[in-house]
Amino acid sequence: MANLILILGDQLANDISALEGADPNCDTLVMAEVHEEASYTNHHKKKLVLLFSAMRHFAKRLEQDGWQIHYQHYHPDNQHQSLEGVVSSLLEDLRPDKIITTECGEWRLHEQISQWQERLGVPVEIRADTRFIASKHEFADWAEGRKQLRMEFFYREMRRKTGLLMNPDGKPEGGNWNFDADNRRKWTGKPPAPAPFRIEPDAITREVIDLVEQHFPDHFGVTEGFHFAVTPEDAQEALNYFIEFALPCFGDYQDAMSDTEDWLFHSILSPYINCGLLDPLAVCEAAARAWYAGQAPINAVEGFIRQILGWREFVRGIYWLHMPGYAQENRLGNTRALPWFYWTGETKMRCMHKAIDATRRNAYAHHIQRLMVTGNFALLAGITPDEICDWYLAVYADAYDWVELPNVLGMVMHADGGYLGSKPYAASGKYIQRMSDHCANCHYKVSKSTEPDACPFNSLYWHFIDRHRADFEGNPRMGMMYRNWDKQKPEKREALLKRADYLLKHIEEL
Ligand code: FAD
Ligand code: DLZ
Repeated sequence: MANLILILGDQLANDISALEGADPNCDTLVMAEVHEEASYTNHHKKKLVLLFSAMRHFAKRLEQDGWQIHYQHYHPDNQHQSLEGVVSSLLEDLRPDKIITTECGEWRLHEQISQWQERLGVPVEIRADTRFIASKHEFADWAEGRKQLRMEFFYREMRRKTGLLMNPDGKPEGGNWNFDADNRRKWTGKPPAPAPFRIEPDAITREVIDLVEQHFPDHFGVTEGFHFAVTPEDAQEALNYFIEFALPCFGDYQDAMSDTEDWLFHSILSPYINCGLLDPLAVCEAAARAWYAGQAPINAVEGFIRQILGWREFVRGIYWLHMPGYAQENRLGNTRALPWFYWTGETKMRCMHKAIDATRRNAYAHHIQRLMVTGNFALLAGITPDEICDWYLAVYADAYDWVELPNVLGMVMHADGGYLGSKPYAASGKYIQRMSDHCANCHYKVSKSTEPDACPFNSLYWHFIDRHRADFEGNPRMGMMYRNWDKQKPEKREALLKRADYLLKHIEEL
């Protein structure tokens, strides 16, 4: 038997299921940097550097371990610009018995690969991606028959399944499943946030940086200051660094935002977990060990594990349960185009400027910036889901359809009708003021709502509440908002709506 084994750019793990039972003496591995994958969205330049460099390092290691590997380096003149093109070109020479691959993480490519058997005339074996803690079937079984899917209940199942932070009596460690209420402190500069973990680019990475600069000059973002790990060993160092220096404060400041610090106490591990350099379960186990060793408090460790074991697995389950229809959802009927400042960061709204500028420089913004700043603005302004989804897919080093889409379309835009979240994460400028120091440095005044220098989030919030009365008035978690809105004087309501209408009309000038 001789097989052709395809390894995708986000499958860079030695134990990837496609390699199970493979034989270096007769099987051939194929990896390819191709234009079709590099250009289906305006990928951030740093994401391209990360993936191409990590792919090259992974292939080099496999070769050193004795594997035969066909590796296509990116060039715009390559004869084959798609994965299908590269794979089909190898079939004639190698005449493999079958093609083996691990299921890919997005519908678009999954659809293509699923048709290869018929199109290429060779058996294609697509194996489950065992890096996830819950299989697609397990999630579908859990979801079956439930009226509403709530992450919290799925997360508890995953805690039981893995035994993470569970005591011998089968009870959650620390006495609670969830310490979310202890994750909401504002950060005022103390304790100081650790500098982000940096790896200096080696010769391979430098070569890829030149390639990206030469062939993708118009893609979003910059390559300057590239410091991501591109090997499993360096990604492990990044994990160790996080556990030692940031995890102890992760819980307290999980929802905080800062005008001066891009990374705060976040792990910056999602780019590595998503492309295979780190294993999600091993990351959770490392965090749990820190709690048992007394190195980090329970609100930090539980909060961190919940993000990976809970949210990450949950959104992946929802994606595969509901694709391809999920991507078409637009239950709030949004029609507004994405403002251009999402690509430039040139806006007088300080929080938006800071989040977008960090995104442009780092291919990273932390969760609360994504959810409560750039996401919240898109929700309040009624941006079309496909435009805002494409922005999020392009601009982050960790972005793949399976994780980006449910987070943006579901969690942020509520475009799925509340399937993923029981209420929209809509908030006025007050929330941003409470959780950050942006407002003190902003052109707009967060204390004002209707004046020309009033914070746009304030009137846009009430505009959102007002225009979606039919969608949300009956939601028990939103009733209070409608009572507050109705209690305001009619002149005040009118002034707020007028100000918001003006802002929406002049959105590009904000
Ligand atoms: P930390 O804050 O340190 O969290 C630890 C880990 O938990 C992350 O590395 C990640 O693996 C996981 N995690 C946390 N929240 C989520 C979540 N909601 N969904 C899935 N995993 C989560 N995450 C991506 O990996 N790719 C995306 O394309 C992506 N797009 C997002 C878009 C929006 C609008 C929002 C609100 C969230 C998005 N997230 C995405 C989730 C989350 O914001 C990022 O995983 C996180 O910011 C990555 O930074 P970190 O590694 O420092 O995370
Ligand atoms: C995101 C990405 C990029 C930019 N380039 C490649 C590539 O050249 N070759 C490849 O195999 N994969 C790439 N990827 C990842 C895929 O586009 C796709 O997002 C994932 O494989 C989905 O699981």
